[in-house]
Amino acid sequence: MARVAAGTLLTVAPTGAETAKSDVPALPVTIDELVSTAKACEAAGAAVIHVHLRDDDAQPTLDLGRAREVVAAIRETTDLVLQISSGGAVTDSEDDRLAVLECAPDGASLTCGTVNFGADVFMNRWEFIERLYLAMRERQIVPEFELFDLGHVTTMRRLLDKHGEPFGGHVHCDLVMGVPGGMPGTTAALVACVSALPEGATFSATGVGRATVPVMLASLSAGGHIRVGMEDTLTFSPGRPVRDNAELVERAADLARVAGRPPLSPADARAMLGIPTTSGAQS
Ligand code: KMH
Ligand code: ZN
Repeated sequence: MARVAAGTLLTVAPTGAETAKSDVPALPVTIDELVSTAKACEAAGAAVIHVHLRDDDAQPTLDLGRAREVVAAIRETTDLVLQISSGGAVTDSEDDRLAVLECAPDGASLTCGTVNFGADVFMNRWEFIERLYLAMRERQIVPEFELFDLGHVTTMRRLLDKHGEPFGGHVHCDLVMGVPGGMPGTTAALVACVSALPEGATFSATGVGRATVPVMLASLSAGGHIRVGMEDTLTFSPGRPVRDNAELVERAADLARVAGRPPLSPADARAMLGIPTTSGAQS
């Protein structure tokens, strides 16, 4: 069974790769917008930021120069654990998804299998998953295993069995629930995944769209952690668009306090995830 922590790790995923800035002006895409979002979300209780990059035209990018700028700017202004997305957009090449790891983040997402992604396919071949995993360990980056389906838990376990423990020595996963093509955002699906995790692992859960609140509640009740953000949902409640990422973090922090497991600080998050305090650009 997964390990239960005293506090709740709150991750914010503020941007993603799928939403157009022109459709959602509140989406943070510039470096300034990402920095002010990071500061507001840290103040609201987030400990980790999951970063997707946008270029000057607000299009998704994995440009390494942009990645380094964003990492430096967020590090300068917050203590957040900085997790770069190695998933990028469904159109990104494997080479670009590997190269972005050179930006010296604390952590990086690592999706453990291919999944239908609406009308698209988010491709994650076994050999590529292995390459990403080994590249992260070589660069002292702590992976967060992104699991969109029960079979992805099997693939993560296969990866750990074959290649050993990740950098930092701790396994932390994020159950991404409610993607059209992945597992549903239900308590039953969450429990099925959690039951299959390796001994000592911790998990967060992310509910996409209308699954956001039910998944938060299910995760808290199962001893898990929470990811929220405009990458995953653009509606705060039925018919009410999200104002900004901070209000999603505030609601998650409130629920975590109600559950008796208040938000972890970034320092506590580093200790839990096995991230050295001097990792990445801070060293
Ligand atoms: N944008 C999705 C295709 C990740 O960040 O690692 C992939 C994704 C997962 O968001
Ligand atoms: Zn992402």
